[in-house]
Amino acid sequence: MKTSLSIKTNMAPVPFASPILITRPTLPPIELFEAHLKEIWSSRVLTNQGPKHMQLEKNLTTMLGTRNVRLFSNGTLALILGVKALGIRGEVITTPFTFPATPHSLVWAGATPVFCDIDPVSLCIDPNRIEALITPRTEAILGVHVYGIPCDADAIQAIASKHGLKVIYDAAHAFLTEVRGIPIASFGDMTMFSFHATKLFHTIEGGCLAFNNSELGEVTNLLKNFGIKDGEAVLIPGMNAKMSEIQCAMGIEMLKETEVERERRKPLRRKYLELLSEIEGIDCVVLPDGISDSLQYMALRVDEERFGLSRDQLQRGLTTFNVFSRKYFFPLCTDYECYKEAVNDGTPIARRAADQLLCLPFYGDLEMEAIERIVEMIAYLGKNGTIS
Ligand code: T4K
Repeated sequence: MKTSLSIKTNMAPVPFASPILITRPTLPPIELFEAHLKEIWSSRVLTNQGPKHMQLEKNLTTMLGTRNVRLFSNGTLALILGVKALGIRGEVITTPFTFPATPHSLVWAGATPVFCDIDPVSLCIDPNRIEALITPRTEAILGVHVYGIPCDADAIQAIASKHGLKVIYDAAHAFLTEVRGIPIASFGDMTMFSFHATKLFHTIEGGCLAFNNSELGEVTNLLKNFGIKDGEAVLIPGMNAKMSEIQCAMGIEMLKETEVERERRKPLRRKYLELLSEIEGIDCVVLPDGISDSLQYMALRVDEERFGLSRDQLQRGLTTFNVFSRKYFFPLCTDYECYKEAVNDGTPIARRAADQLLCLPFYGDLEMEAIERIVEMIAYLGKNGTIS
């Protein structure tokens, strides 16, 4: 493995004194959150579409550049109920390179995942392979904007329009992503965002659906509230997937933090990219032109032949230095026991990605010096590591 002279590789790096985790959730100033708590204590409105819920939905509608936003208690329930709201019960072509929540949501909604291989660069579903998987039972395409990198939405829409399919996006990683200035929620019939604590914008737990077709507004409201309309009539078998006022209060304050946090991550990503580019066999995942992204993850690929260690060996090596990276996404969904029999097109590109991708610690509070040390550790392991 060759590295440039600026990275030291001959002396073993000193491990971090305390663990460096993949992320550290951002929080608003506690006084601002306390002010909301005082209001909640005084009003005793704790949940069921209270004033903070209405406020957050309104703020997010503007922020996401969409006509409608519906809040949910987490992203997974949002996705399940989004699939239900669109009336999808047949086959849905999706990616195996994702978090379990993506295909599981389809199954919970009564649909069947069909796994399609991914594009080697964007790591998102490859539109060129979708048509071969379409059958008379296919009803939709579910793309995932992996690490906030957008799917090829124009190509996917062209296929969907040709075959009369719905398009849903899992944008769990893509808050604030834009494609040539167009907000990510503008694409497809519906987009799900996750507001889990580990996300750039969060409500501790939470999620939302964004959609432009206002006719879906009522059914999404019913689905997350037992199917109840106006207090008495129960129109459909909905469930309970509401976001509480305390989560909404966190969201209202976190919206003010999100741009700040994103700006703080920019120089950190530049530093990682600059230093990691010096290490043979480490290839950072980079954005295509014209995209502004969520800066959610710092992902890289490990090419074992060129680097000298496999991705798993590198991850174990980093752990010995107290650095905790994550294999987002491993294992591949098609390797889960529950999806082993599912239809798929072999997905060799996704398999390679699942074996090579690693996400490094990345959050606004991470110090520049910590990044330099982490990269030195990677370089050292590549040069000297014989970790099994
Ligand atoms: N679709 C996609 C593509 C997704 O990636 C996800 C979720 C979903 C759908 C579903 O959305 P939700 O239903 O979750 O809204 C984490 C998150 O739990 C999960 O939301 C996320 N994707 C996934 C990619 O990452 P884990 O199992 O890696 O999380 P965990 O608990 O190990 O946390 C990671 C690190 O963050 C830890 O090292 C410690 C730190 N951490 C975490 C939490 C929760 C903290 O410092 N404080 C905390 O409170 O799944």
